[in-house]
Amino acid sequence: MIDDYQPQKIEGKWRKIWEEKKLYQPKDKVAGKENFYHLVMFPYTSGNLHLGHWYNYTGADVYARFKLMQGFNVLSPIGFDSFGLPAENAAIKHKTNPEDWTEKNIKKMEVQLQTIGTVYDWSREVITSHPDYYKWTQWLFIQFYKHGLVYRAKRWVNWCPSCQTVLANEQVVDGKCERCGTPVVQKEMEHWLFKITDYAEELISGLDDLDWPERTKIMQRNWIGKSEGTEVIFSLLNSNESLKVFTTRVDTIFGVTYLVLAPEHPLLESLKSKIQNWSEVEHYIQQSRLETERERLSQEKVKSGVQLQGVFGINPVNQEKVPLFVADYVVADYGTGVVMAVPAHDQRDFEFAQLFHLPIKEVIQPPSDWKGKGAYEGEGPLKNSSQFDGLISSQAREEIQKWLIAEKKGQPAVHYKLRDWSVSRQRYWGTPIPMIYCPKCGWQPVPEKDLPVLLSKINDYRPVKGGFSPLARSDDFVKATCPRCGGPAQRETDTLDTFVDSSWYYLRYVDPHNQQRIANPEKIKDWLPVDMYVGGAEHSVLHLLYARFFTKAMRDMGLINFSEPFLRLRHQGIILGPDGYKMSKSRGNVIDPDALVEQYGTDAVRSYLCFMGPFDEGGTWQLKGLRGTARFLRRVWRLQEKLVSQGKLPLETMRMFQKTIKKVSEDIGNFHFNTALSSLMILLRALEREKAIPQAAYINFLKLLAPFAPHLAEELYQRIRKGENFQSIFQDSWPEYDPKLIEEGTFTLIIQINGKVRDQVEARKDISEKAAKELALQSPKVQKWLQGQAIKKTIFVKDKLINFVVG
Ligand code: ANZ
Ligand code: ZN
Repeated sequence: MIDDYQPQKIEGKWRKIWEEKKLYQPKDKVAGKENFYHLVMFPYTSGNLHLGHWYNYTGADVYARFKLMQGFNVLSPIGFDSFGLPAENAAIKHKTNPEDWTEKNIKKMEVQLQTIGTVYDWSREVITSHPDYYKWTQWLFIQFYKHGLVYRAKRWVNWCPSCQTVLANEQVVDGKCERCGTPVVQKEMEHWLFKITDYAEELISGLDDLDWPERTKIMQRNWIGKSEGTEVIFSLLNSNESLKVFTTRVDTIFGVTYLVLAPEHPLLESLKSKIQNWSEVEHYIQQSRLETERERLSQEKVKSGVQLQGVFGINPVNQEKVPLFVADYVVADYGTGVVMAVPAHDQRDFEFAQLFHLPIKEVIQPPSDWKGKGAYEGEGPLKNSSQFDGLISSQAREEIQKWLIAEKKGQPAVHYKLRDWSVSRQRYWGTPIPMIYCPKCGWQPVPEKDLPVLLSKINDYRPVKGGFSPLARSDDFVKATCPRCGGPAQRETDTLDTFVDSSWYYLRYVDPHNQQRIANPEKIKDWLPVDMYVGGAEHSVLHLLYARFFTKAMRDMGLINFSEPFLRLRHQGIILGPDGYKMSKSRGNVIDPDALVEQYGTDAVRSYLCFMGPFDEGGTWQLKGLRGTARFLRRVWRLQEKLVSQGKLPLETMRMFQKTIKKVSEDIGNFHFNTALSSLMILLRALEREKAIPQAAYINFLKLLAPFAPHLAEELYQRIRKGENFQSIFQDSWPEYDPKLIEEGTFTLIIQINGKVRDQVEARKDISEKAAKELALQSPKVQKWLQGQAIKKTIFVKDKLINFVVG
């Protein structure tokens, strides 16, 4: 009699043993093994691991264990992204401090993460809010600064005039301050910026070689937003000034009926004396500052603007005189901040032209079946465009551009939507920016020997009036000496955007305890770049972009010798509540993994999560489903009753087994965990029909199941191996299949003697009776049963059986 399957009895036990044996702590080099760096996006220290985390980390772990059993030397580290606004908010609310809040959450989440039964190497845990980590974040900032990749400039921020503080986008709710409800305005403040735009082109081209989901690549490309077009110079009537516009549709230039400047455009100030309605214009410029960027760019927003009375531009292709406007639908920091408006072929221009009763001049012939209202934005043959009439748009762009170049009125241009990355945050709970301001010498980086610049302990975490970080309250923190002249100076009190912390953490894992350098170059070579990266799709566009930028910059600074951090990337889907909706407290459909684990065990929860759907699609949580997988595991357990130490499975079952090995291996490799598990379920049913299960076959079954249900597989594996020197199932090898047995061109020929099955052999399909007979007679078993008796008659069923009648 075998005992009952009680996951609670075995799961903790095996996790302890794995930990003691340091099973998941890879050495940097292992003879005969290839290194595999398998990374999951580290969690934010929210204080609770929800089912979505479980889903992500379980899928990733299945893959890691599979790689391990395939013989790779697998590094799978974990840590915490532990700086950020929620800690600060919680501290203000509960009158604690962000550090205590964060540390408490980390302790809780560590336990939760361990419950998943993952292969994480905890000896490499990295926590971004610990000084031994953020020292290197600061060090990197200084390297970037020294290499000209950091600069200081004014940037617009969300500002609450009543709280006198800067607001993060998520603190602006419906245009109002989340705390006091005052309408949020825009304010210009000095910031530190990373020059990510230097890498815009490479950030696009580098995507081509990556094994990433296509939609993620598209999102990255769109975010960077490369546009190829023409810059055209419009001179101003009666003035030496001129305006440069950027257009991707120079083929429409004969249809320009006005020009629009962004409210922030510097030329407005210099044209002040010529603009007859300056006070009206000035008022408009000030008004547009009160709006958040999001409001300004919103599609639904009604167009507004003011004409610059008395100023006109001249269209270089036909010398037409066109009016100038200032309008906030043109953004200052894209292209040249000026648009040549073609209302007949651009919808935004069209709406604006209608509002101001401006002429609409058609220069592209729409197709005869075009029934649209408003602007025809498509391409087509040109008209009303003098010598370019009849050319189609793409040719016209080339010809007109050539003409403009010859006239010195234009040039080809490429612009990117990507902006430099502002990293200054007026917050306490972040990495202090390691810069010092000296009234004599200006900004100076903190000398490397003085790193880390520690976050001072303070008591009041509310923002400081005037838009400063709470750190500005601490005199001890602020007071510094100038590293250059030794005079009195002031420390920067802003902290870094937490995206900076997570832009390089994958590097630190390879050498997390190094006090001398960011990481030993030898270890970097051993492990990086990351072979497989697993994490959510929703929030990762920026993270992935910033991490790629950091990698390229670090390469150019000679710190590393590769260009892309994550060679392969997989996203997990979303797990919906039992009612089919996104889980949320307000809906009351949140599933608590801790309670489920207590009742059903980790292995059942893991297996069910993997069974729910393709990894990147997720699915709807159903308790029924979890019970089903729990039952499946219990049946695997009960199969022990049928174990025999010797023997072979019947050929038909064996064939199915081989096919399952192939399928499970391929499916896990492709993150199709659900179909891998369902083929294991089918195989189990076949095994249950057998009277005896040879140990070797059972072990192979356990190996295939091990990535999903590691504790159960280890327990049963060790029961069979009992006594022998300890070797984990995860140190054993992944099963290989016999290609001959799964060839589609073969079948299992059943050999009977006098109607009784005596053997089965693999035979090629369509085999003739004569060839089948020869094959059958080669079988030792058949020879034994025949014992030289003459065959009286042969019955042959094509592709199925052969029966010898003797006696
Ligand atoms: C004339 C024109 C005619 C345009 C037409 C479009 C259609 P993408 O592809 O996004 O780069 N534009 C240029 N700078 C702008 C700014 N600072 N703010 C708002 N809009 C700006 O778009 C390029 C087009 O966006 C440019 O081509 C310009 O309008 C506008 F039938 O020029 B186009
Ligand atoms: Zn100085």
